[in-house]
Amino acid sequence: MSLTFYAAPMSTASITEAVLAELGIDCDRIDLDLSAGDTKKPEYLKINPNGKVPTIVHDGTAIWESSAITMYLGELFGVDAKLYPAPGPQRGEAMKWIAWSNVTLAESAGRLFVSLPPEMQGDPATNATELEKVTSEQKSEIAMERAKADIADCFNILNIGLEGRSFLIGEYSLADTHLQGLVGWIASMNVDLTPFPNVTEWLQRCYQRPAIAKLMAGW
Ligand SMILES: N[C@@H](CCC(=O)N[C@@H](CS)C(=O)NCC(=O)O)C(=O)O
Repeated sequence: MSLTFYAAPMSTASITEAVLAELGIDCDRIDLDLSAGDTKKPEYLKINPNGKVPTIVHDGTAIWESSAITMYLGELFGVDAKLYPAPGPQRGEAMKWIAWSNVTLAESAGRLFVSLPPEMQGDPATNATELEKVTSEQKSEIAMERAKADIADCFNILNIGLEGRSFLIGEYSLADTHLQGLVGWIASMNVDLTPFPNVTEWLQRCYQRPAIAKLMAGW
């Protein structure tokens, strides 16, 4: 089997990096330089026409969108590893949280990110092309407050979802691996998690996973 992983440090690709680490999958990793426009080069656009990371190429087939990658790798390699449920209701629950991460939570998080002052946006190379297009409305105090309110609504949903559970679907799964990356990024944007104790405790449990702890130590 051949698996190539197109990545960039401290980007959405970190979610896929964590998924691959949990699964213990060996791959050829190619780091792209976002500031050099590597994701917009014709040869990369042939693999991922969105011009973004992550992408994986598995036995010749390109899969992009981190949520699709998590579910794809989960289906293929996660069931035997007890990190992804077999088809059925639990699989549905895992997919629900993975899709929600990228569609609902990431939408609010993206609005918060672009509203922040540059010194809080980390490496300016990450998301450089999106940041170029940001309007003054998107950068306003109002936009920031709206995004924070929407994130709080999402975290409330997550807090309720985690009530009485150690992890999203009971036992640890790649749904947790996926979502913890996004929640960690949101927390790094000075979003207070203390009103959501189940989320705070769950995040700490995720950070104690050996694969995640090892990755984070290297960042
Ligand atoms: N929805 C996509 C988002 C991917 C994304 O936004 N990637 C950013 C890095 S965090 C990127 O590659 N940006 C390239 C650029 O802006 O030039 C996913 O989940 O895979």
